Amino acid sequence: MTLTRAEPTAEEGIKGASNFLRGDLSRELTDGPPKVSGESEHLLKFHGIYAQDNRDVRRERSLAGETLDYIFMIRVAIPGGRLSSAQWLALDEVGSDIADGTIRLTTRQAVQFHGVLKRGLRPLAFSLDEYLMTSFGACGDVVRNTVICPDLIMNSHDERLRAMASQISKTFKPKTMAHWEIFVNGELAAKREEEPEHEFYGQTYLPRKFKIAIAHPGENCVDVYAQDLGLIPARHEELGEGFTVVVGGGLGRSYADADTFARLADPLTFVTYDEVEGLIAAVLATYRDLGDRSRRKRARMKYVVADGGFASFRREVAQRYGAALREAVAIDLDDADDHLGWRTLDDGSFQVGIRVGAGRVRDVADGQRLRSALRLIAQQFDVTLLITAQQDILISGISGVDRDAIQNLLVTHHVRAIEELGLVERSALACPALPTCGQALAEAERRLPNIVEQVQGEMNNSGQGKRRLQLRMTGCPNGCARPAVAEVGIVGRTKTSYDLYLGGGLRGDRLATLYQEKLKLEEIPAVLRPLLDRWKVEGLLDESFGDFFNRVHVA
Ligand code: SRM
Ligand code: SF4
Repeated sequence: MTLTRAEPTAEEGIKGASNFLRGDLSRELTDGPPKVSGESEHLLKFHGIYAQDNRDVRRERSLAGETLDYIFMIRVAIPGGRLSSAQWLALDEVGSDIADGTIRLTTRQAVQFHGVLKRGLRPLAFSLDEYLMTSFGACGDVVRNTVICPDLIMNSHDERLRAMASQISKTFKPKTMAHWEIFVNGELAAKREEEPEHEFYGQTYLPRKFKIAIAHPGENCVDVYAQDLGLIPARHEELGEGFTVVVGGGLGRSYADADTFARLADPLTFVTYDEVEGLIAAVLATYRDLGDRSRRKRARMKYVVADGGFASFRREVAQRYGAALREAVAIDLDDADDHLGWRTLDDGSFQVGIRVGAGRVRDVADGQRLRSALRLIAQQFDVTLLITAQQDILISGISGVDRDAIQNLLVTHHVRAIEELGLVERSALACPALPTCGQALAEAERRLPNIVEQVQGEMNNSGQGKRRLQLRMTGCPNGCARPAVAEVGIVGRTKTSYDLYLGGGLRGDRLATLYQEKLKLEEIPAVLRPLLDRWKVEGLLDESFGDFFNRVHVA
């Protein structure tokens, strides 16, 4: 049978027939082979779990006629990236016992564990639950981990804003008890009376994932325009404090589907605190109804906005919201703050932001022992840990008496201070790519240190070693490290080649343009060299590389 565009995808059928995300998961997780069926793979995503295989040994195993090295990735949703010392210790323990020994901080302030075996999934979910954490809803066709600028959590004087990411996560988490039944409490959970699922999810949930971020009103560390829905604190002349809401962003593209593209979110309206959740629910309902459920690659909300036009989308939202939408209050976001280094918070306590490097928390033999340092800090001090949308970690709420001890711990574990970092390294991001990501076309995280060193070398040679240059690298055009809005975006094209995007920027309000295709990684520094030289000579005072590139339209 040929699939016509109007027919729902197989994934829609799986969701609809799953009895609210249960399917056959219970049985498949209990026994059978080290992998799960295709249907269960899809449902597992809603529970925060991805079926993967170790791609480093895929070929050799296939050639030898052996089964693949099946592993799972679990993503823990951490609203706003905020963790207590006890929660960090629980994650640390899980990382050693059940996963591959690393803790991977993500570009959405979540945590991932790689290399988990099927039999480890339930114990892992159980441990998370003990410390009030969950992987449920971290993936799947639902509202994903809500991202917020850490400064709003630690420094905001408005309690509502401090708690906003957690509140949004709680409100929009699916209501089904499936996760607790299958992974945590078994029969106990099954006996509980289940609440009906949210009306905006229904039986088939959303057409695809939905991402929300809350930006600082002054700077864009969360890449708010890359989100399905962004909230930016603003003040309305008559109504007072609230948010400008932006909608319709998303960065993923596919080489196989020419009509996929990256898009930045547009301002939709202004809402007060009391109106935020109602407005989000109306946007979700619009997306639920109008999103394309016949093509997964074109099912994101940005295509509803782009295809039907923004005015039409706005009308649809207003209709479901039940009131006319106000004009958005104008906003003006500055360059992203990386939140690194020592700072004093408004309450007089201290915070230190640590560069993690592609988000991978681990101990390096004869090098930085970040994992041990964080473990000791969490054991000895009552602090708040915050994961940033730049894959870094902040140790926050440090009392004056503890400051020196924490600094000493960092030094003795060779954790590098920001003064020791090159400025390319300081803001570079990379997605995990190989060997775990099933969609990777090329390397990313594993090659990042090398390309960063080379590009930093070019910057130093052109006499601009002390200037900021934002470089982001991904193993495919899905864009998990957001290269589509970076000053320098390196995007995997084939196993050995990359497309080079230039001219995004630190404000995150401009898409980068494709500069050259199918470059070998080692060719990229030389391609950048003449541009960096021109930037030095022709750039205006304090003009960033991205701004310069766009102003002169370097051909
Ligand atoms: Fe992503 C899929 C990793 C942020 C766009 N992403 C994946 C998967 C699950 C691969 C898969 O589907 O099999 C990757 C897991 C690899 C692995 O081995 O761990 C993956 N994405 C990541 C993370 C871990 C990258 C990182 O370096 O931190 C980020 C986890 C975020 C989180 O905690 O929830 C991550 N992904 C993003 C972002 C950035 C963001 O959200 O701010 C994007 C671009 C924004 C957007 O959504 O448009 C992004 N990921 C995608 C896409 C493209 C979706 C699309 O619109 O077509 C895919 C592919 C898919 O969903 O089928 C994808
Ligand atoms: Fe995988 Fe592509 Fe995302 Fe990298 S950008 S993690 S290769 S899906």
